[in-house]
Amino acid sequence: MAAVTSAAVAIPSFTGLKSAGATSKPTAAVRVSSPATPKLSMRASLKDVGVGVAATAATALLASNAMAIEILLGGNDGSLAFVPNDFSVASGEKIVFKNNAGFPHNVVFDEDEIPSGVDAGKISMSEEDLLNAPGQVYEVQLTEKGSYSFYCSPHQGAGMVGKVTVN
Ligand SMILES: [Cu+2]
Repeated sequence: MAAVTSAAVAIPSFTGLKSAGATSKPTAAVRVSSPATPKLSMRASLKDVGVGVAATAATALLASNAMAIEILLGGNDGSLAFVPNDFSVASGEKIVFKNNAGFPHNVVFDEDEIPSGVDAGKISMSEEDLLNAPGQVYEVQLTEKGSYSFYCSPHQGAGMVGKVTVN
């Protein structure tokens, strides 16, 4: 579902870049054709320009897919918490849970507090799976809109719980 959404967004911008490249080409070609000799080499360099445009578009695509939010596992003050513990993301946006302090931690979505039809097992770490090293990450993308509650299984009792709203 995430792939479909981001493709739908990405394709128009790619097309836009492509057509922008196409319109600039004729102008360049007219300038090139007046000196007769360097025609071939200029043609080659025009091709390079085309490649450059495509590469730029690809970079733009990557950039839009790279949209992400980072959530720290464990506060710098030593609190057993998700920081922030209540946030919003766009559908398909990458959520990066990053081990920060007070680990081990994990991220488990509450099957009773996620949108219906979403499989908690597919978006959660397993209860036994733990992030033990600093900087370790767990990444997840949520596509179904709605509110999701999650917790850290070792620290749920200590209040390490969070909520994300997917818009
Ligand atoms: Cu924890």
